[in-house]
Amino acid sequence: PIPIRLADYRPSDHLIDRVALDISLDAHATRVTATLSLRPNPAGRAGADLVLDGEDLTLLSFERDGVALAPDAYTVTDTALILRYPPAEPFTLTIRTQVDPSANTRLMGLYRSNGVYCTQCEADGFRRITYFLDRPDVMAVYTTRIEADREEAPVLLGNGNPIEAGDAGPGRHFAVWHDPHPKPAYLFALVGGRLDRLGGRFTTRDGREVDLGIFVEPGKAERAAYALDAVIRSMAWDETAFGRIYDLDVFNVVAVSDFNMGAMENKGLNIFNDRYVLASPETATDADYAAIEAIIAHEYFHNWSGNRVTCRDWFQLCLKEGLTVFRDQEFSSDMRSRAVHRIGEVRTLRARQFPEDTGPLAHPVRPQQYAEINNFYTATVYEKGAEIVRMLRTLLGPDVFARGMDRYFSECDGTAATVEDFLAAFAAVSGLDLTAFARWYERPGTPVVTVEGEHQAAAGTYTLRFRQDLPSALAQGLGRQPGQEADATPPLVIPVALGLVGPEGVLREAVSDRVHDGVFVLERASDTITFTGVPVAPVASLFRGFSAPVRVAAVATDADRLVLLAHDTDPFNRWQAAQDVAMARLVADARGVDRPMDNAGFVAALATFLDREALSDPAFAALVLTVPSEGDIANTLGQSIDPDAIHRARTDLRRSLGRGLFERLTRLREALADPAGSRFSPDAASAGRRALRNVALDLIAGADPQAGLALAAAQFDAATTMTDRLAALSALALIPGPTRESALSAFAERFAHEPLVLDKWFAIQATIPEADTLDRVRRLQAHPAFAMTNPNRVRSLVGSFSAGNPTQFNRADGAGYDFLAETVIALDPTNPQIAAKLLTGFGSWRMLEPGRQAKAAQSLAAIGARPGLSRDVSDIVGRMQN
Ligand code: B3K
Ligand code: ZN
Repeated sequence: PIPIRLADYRPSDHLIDRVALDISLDAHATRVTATLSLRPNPAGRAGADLVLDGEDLTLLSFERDGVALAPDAYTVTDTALILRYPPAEPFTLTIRTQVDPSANTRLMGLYRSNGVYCTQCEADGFRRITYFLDRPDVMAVYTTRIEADREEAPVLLGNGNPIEAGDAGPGRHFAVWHDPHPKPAYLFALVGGRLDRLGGRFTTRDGREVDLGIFVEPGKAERAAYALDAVIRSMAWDETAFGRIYDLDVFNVVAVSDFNMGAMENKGLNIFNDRYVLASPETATDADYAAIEAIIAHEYFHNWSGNRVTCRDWFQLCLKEGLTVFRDQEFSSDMRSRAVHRIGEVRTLRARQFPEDTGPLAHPVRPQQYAEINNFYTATVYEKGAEIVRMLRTLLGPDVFARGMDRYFSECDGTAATVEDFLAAFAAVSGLDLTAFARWYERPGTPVVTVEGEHQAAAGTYTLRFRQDLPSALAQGLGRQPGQEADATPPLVIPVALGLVGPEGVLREAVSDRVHDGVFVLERASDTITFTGVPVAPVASLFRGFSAPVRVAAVATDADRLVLLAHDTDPFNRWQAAQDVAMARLVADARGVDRPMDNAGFVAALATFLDREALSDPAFAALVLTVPSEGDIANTLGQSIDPDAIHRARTDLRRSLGRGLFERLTRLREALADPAGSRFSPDAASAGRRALRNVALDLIAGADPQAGLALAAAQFDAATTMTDRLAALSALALIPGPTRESALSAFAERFAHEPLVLDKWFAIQATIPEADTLDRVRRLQAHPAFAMTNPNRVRSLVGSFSAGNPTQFNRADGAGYDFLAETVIALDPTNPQIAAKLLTGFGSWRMLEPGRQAKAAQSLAAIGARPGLSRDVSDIVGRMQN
């Protein structure tokens, strides 16, 4: 495929100011009449042909200013409707097209999910509804009339406010929606179906009464209560935290069961994957509740960061996504424990973004080119994009940052903006030159910051020497995009939040004139700073709160790390210290050192920590006790990965920690038990207690599988929440035998009519680290509840296997790779977006040891050789093989 380049951006030659849509829903023959008010763009090329995008459309008629066009006045291709010699004055086009929503398996454009008509237009799905200038810098005011069978679709929803509704002939009815805010086509949406509504109200700070509705499958309205509550809290929070007020009389959220991603921020009509709306204590885990809260907030916050201010082009995707992730992270931090949430954010970043940034799919937060934009909704654009905004706040301080945000929103309101516009707002309020900082958007790869400390006892000073580098793989050109010479680029601006800690606690007397408000800014390739007031040899607490998305290379002993775990004031670095101690052991073990490291000191430190703090902050304690994942270990090793060795190392450490802490963990589980008759609450404190209880179960089972089996089986039977039941099942899943199998059957039977719960059942089985799991996964593909047409099912079975089962996906015989390749090839013709996403399961293949690398290369080559691959899959497979 020919890439599209940022450098080639040109404004559209034509603009569309108003759109009137008349959509008559029918399962197979939906008719769309689009009336477009067009005019030449003064910033475009005069007299240029009008090229409207269109895909999978049947053109029924085409008129200009009410007159049917002669067939030689226009051309229809597979991807466009081209009008030659368009007028130099404003004009109107009326385009009638027909689409088949039932045949739409790609789930882009208008489709049917469980009998509900719905749409997905980002990034380029609107062209599958009508011919249009389907690009985000063409913004129009939309009026949409939706007509449908009254029985089939009693609920008809559109963007904006409802203005009219009524009968439309025998058995038919209609509704008209008007959205006064100009928007790009990717924010268009409609829904028609038989849905139940959970309603609510919100009064904005400026006195607007907003009608809130969560629409779900009939009979499930009570499961939408948490989502509705999250909407209300999001609306209130955005007013106080960012001064952003809602701007319509209606805000609707619709849950559908077939959806390619998590949710979509269509103006006034968010459409969600139902897994991020529906929750009840019996069916949803604490993690599900937290995800619902975060994603509801995320989509709502897009109303300003995305909709009111949108992106000029898709290269600017991080402008809305990175910023909105930052905003939803701040919201969740305010709703929950900030420290615990920050640790979760960083775990996600390291699990998803770091490997991406190190592998063949590495790309800048603002890519310079793409072949298929839907492949760029990545952890780099979203999560690293959010880290850049966070660094900006760290550099400017919260007050200047807030003024910059206000300026950005007011200057860019109603426009399609760029990263430059965003940075200009902060430069204006701070007076700073942000040119060097902007390199974060352009540079792929995770920087490595090397730090060496030295104490000068006689002088009472301490020096820290910093150096920043790009990892060698990038310097060699991996992941480099044209125009980016990785090794020749100037340094990044890296905020290093830091402090010094002594054996008794933080050294408050230690000062350096290079450190302001606890932050040193590393702007050069290397730099040295000196603290005075340091009588004793300190331990440096670096990158507190994970102040920059870098890897830190610093020499530290166990003793240093345990000082931080015990005494640092920064909870993130306390957690990091425990992870580092664990990681040192895991890495040594996985590399096959002769003598295993002694764990006694680590166990003793964890015991002291638990005795002091487990009951006062169980959520934090659960994280401290969580052994780094196999993926973390692989990322730390970086090359020649043997997933079996990693799995053994992790199993060994779990066993050792479990044995060392056995009695304590048993007592903790009892101390944290819910008082009899207590009511479920999804709040962070209750969830934290459940989390610690279940981490304790995991370690107990790691130490003594028989004891673990008994505890887990009892918890499985007695559980009143999905969190506890699933944790028990996860523990059982690691212990082969009849107890596991009968628990799995009991679970399937109990939740036979709960697709979202069966997803968990598929996922647990797909991640069992045993040799016959691949056979099990293949058998499950034939299970009646499994469907290749449903993205959630595919993700839970196939995605969990490839992304969550390192030993079995990476089987030495290559059978895991063959399976993924087969699935990608089978799915590609019907849903290329999901096929391409699954294919990214190969993303880290170059890190593997040579034998597995060769097998993965074969599977990738087999995919690449298939004729007729979608653009989505061929783009990923091509980059993967580079
Ligand atoms: N903006 C959507 C993602 C659209 C993905 C298109 N392939 C959801 C979100 O980030 O809020
Ligand atoms: Zn988003």
